[in-house]
Amino acid sequence: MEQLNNQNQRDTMNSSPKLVLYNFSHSSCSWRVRFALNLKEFEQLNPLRYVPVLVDGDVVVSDSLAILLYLEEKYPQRALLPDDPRRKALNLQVASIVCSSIQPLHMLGLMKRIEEKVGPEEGLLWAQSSIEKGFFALEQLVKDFATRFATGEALYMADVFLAPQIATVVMRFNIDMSNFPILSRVYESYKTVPEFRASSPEAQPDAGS
Ligand SMILES: N[C@@H](CCC(=O)N[C@@H](CS)C(=O)NCC(=O)O)C(=O)O
Repeated sequence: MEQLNNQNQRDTMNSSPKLVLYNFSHSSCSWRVRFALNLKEFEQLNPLRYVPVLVDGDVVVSDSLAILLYLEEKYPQRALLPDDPRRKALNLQVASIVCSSIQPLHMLGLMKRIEEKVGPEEGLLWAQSSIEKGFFALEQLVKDFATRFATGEALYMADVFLAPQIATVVMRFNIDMSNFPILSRVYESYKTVPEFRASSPEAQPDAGS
């Protein structure tokens, strides 16, 4: 009973008065109110209701590319964009291709709709063909720059977008990576990077839940 009368304070994002919920963690009646509060809070953070959303004090940024650009400006140490304009543009191009021309075409909500309409097999073929089209373009784009990582010897924003994208499509969409030798090579490099391993799904507290 230690959490009886536990107060849950939430600052609503539009500076309306604080909501205070008197609740008990094991009470199912309190749980449904907490559940609704969380949904409403998330709706306020990102009306699109997609993750990720970053809250940094009173700054709320959603959409991974916008979040990374915000972090780059706010925390300039360990730059994720190189100074050289050509390499910088290349990094932004890779990031943009991943988050606007590859990932949205196989996001969960869309795949569910497609599979309902045409069945799981056609859905998988659709996802595979759009991923492969994007990956062929990425191979071409980085071929004169990639060494250990996608745009050279240092890890930059292109790698931050590529690494989870490659991992996801290998796991979820059975993509044959032998068609993409450069992306395969840099992916092997990502696996040796401690920060990549620490950010992987398996290393997160809610893994498996
Ligand atoms: N362009 C957004 C896309 C966000 C997005 O698609 N998020 C996915 C998870 S990776 C999501 O929330 N999907 C929910 C759905 O498909 O309904 C970004 O890069 O952050």
